[in-house]
Amino acid sequence: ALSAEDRALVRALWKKLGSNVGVYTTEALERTFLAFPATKTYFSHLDLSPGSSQVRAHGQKVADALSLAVERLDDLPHALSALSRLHACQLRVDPASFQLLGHCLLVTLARHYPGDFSPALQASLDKFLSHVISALVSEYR
Ligand code: ZNH
Repeated sequence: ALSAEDRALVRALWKKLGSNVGVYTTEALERTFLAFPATKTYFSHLDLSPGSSQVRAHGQKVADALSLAVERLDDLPHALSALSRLHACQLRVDPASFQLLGHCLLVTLARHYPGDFSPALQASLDKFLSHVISALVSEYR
């Protein structure tokens, strides 16, 4: 589980990100598509070219889900259950690809907040993302 310190670090970083969560989530998506091209297969109906407004719109939706998760750290499986069902039943996203996006989000945040990115923050963010991912795959069977 996330310790009180993990929660405090994640909440403080999110506060600092402010209205830019969508910007960084979009960068993380673009990095995921470049570094792990197989992830693009789920988005064949979208324009994935650099700077695409469709990727930006999708990035904002994912960002809003992450911000909701930060608000509901005590209740993640419940907060994300509908989203988990969507990914499991309708979108059929391979659970392994969640890790790839999580990894790219860490890299993106480390790049934009080098001064904040202590080993302790990395560890707490990594735990937070693992919790989000396990909530998102909880409806898979
Ligand atoms: Zn996902 C969608 C979230 C991951 C794929 N997503 C989505 C949405 C959201 C999300 C919020 C929207 C929904 C509605 O609209 O209702 N995701 C998310 C998160 C995560 C994710 C939070 C993590 C962390 N996804 C993911 C991955 C993948 C995906 C990894 C693959 C690779 N999604 C997806 C798709 C979709 C989504 C395909 C649909 C899109 C469109 O628009 O069509």
